[in-house]
Amino acid sequence: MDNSSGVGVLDKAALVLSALESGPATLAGLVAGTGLALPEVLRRIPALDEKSATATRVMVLTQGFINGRVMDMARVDVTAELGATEIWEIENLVGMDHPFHLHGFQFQVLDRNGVPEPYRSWKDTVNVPRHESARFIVRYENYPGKWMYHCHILDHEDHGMMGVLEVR
Ligand SMILES: [Cu+2]
Repeated sequence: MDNSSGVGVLDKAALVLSALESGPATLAGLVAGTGLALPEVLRRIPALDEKSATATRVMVLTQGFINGRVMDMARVDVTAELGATEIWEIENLVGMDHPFHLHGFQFQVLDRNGVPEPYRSWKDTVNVPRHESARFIVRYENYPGKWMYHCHILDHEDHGMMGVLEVR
């Protein structure tokens, strides 16, 4: 890292943190004044093709439940084929946000409440705000086996707001 400005790494980190404390920020806004340079080009992310999706998985979130059930290690909730591309539709019916997390695979958010995502990115978690919905597309490119998906709020997952995806 270029330290020629005389501003140390810790000072730069402190500047970024203080910018974050003042509310939502952009990456450009966060690095402004730190002497850090943004890359010219960000990582390229090829779009997963909605037309190639072979299934839509609907996940209805209620308080403590996914599709009305709690986690059972002995049950497989979703079975999918290795290499398949699928769409997951997450509907949150209750008055609390549920950050939905999928293990093993990265996905691309397609839309939230039907509004297309403004930019493409790889994610493993999407927050689904209260009474809202989100859709994402995922390709099970590798790693056959059993994977969990769950709400990422610790006490929700601890109470069984979780399911099992088996890819084979
Ligand atoms: Cu939750």
